[in-house]
Amino acid sequence: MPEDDIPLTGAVKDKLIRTKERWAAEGRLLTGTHGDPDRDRLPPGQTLVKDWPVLDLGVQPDVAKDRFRLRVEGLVENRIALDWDGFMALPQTEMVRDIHCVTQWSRYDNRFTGVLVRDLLAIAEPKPDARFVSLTCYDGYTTNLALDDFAEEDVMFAHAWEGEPLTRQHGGPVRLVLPKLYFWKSPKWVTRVELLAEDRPGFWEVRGYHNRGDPWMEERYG
Ligand SMILES: Nc1nc2c(c(=O)[nH]1)N[C@H]1C(S)=C(S)[C@@H](COP(=O)(O)O)O[C@H]1N2
Ligand SMILES: [Mo]
Repeated sequence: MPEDDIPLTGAVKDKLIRTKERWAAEGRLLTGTHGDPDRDRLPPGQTLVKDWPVLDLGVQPDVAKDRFRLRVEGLVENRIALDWDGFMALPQTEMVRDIHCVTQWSRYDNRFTGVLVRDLLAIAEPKPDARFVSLTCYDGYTTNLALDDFAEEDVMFAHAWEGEPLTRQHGGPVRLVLPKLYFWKSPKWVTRVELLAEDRPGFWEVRGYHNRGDPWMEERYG
């Protein structure tokens, strides 16, 4: 499962994964309402937290910077394979965003620094038939996105949070931050981006989670 023999610590939390799968099947946590992002700051059914919870499959890859690679491939005119220096040499952007996890916590005003997906896609040049994206991580986690969601202006490969390097537990060296969707759509320890003509549901998406995950529509489960 691990990509490129990157060392992992911890054990996959099979029981937790099964519990979440059952919750999805039962539709737990659903309030049955929709929110209005222009009026409310907190999406329906969410609770505000001050700390930043850690959620993953239980294994946390130890990705040394000299082993880090970020690849963009599939339906692109120009394949990209960045090492750490190449990634850091791209234009750097800062953004402050709220994040919303499907397990009901939301956290306001997170300041992230990194490379905008837009800037990366401008180099890669998606082919006309590219409509979906599959992201693969060093812990084996995957998730899928519509290319339109992935290419929105505030989607970022982040390497810093609040001005400090992103910690390993939160996905360092590099994670995606896609604030508009539930946070399971923001993979940690990401290493590969594949542009596709057909959708390819990821780890949680094949376990009952919604394919898109808009917190305002409460798209928790599929
Ligand atoms: N590689 C990887 N990325 C992942 C996950 C994971 O298990 N592995 N979990 C997802 C889920 S369900 C959530 S809620 C967020 C949590 O990010 P955090 O631990 O930084 O809060 O990461 C997402 N990205
Ligand atoms: Mo999550």
